[in-house]
Amino acid sequence: MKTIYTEKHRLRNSKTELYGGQLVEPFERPSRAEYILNRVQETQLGPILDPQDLGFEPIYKVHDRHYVKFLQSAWELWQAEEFLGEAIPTTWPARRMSHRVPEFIEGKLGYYAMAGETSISDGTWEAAYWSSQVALTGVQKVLAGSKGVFALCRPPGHHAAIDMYGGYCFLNNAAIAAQSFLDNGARRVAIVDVDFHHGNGTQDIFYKRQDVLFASLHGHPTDAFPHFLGYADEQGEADGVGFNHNYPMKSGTGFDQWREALSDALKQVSEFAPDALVISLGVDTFENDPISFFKLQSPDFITYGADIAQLGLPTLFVMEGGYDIGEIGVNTVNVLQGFEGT
Ligand code: SP5
Ligand code: ZN
Repeated sequence: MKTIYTEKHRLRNSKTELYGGQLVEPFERPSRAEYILNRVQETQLGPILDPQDLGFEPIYKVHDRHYVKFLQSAWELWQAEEFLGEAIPTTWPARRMSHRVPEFIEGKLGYYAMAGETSISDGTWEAAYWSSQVALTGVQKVLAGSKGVFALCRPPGHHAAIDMYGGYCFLNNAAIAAQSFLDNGARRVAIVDVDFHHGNGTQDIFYKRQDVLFASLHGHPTDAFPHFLGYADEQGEADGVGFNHNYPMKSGTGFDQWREALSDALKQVSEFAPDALVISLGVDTFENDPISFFKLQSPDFITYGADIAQLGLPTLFVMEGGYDIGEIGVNTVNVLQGFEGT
């Protein structure tokens, strides 16, 4: 299996995450991608290829242009204020407040953020841009005939909505990839999100559409981030009714129950009969993940990779979360090897 990777991900190297009332070293850190890459090499999964620069147009098909401009300029605007730390929102357009876009950077941060744990720092935009190009290059490889391709994206993307960042995400790589499949001739695309967290951004982007089916397995929003989306009764709107499937699960969920949810999600995909499949691949379902509460074990990742392969679809794996850095490489590559049947 081909892996798309660029060391430009290292430009996303924020020093602070707001966690438990403290500013801590972010869980989403550069070494995550290095550990995954090392495992790809160690297991000789296949060639490692640089992304092409496929430009802004595929990003604008998914994200609001003003939002993209905000991401590009946020660090500069923040620095101009001579603040000492990284850019963190402190105020939000909460219930019954105006949703006009403010001019001052503190207002803009609150307007465009869906969560406050994710700091913006120098290089964040460049890394996010290249992460999206990694996913887009993966699409090109699938279109050229590769059955399965691994886009080793970092930073991740699935919490990023049309005009919101947060949850360590800025551009929604999986959504950008799915839209790119459509713009290159696919009639229908399915996205299955196996990250521990609900893919609120991806759901938001395709919620009213019937050409992209979205299914997400995740920690129940009553207990897990992003807290405000991901309930089972969110089934789509307008043309999109019936094309959104959420599988929220409670704390302590093990592989048997999780796999039953996956089996249902894959059945939905199969009935949808898409031309391509995108997997939002987070391995924070692992039993030792420091911020999550499912109980998958390393061999389970091989098993479900094989389950996904049963669909027989051209498949792009897009890297999302996973924070047990010691095992992130093994768990991620286990899925890919399971898929390949090796
Ligand atoms: C891509 C991705 O996996 N993003 C996840 C972002 C989660 N950020 C908020 C984490 C808050 C975790 N609270 C955990 C309490 C553990 N006892
Ligand atoms: Zn996650």
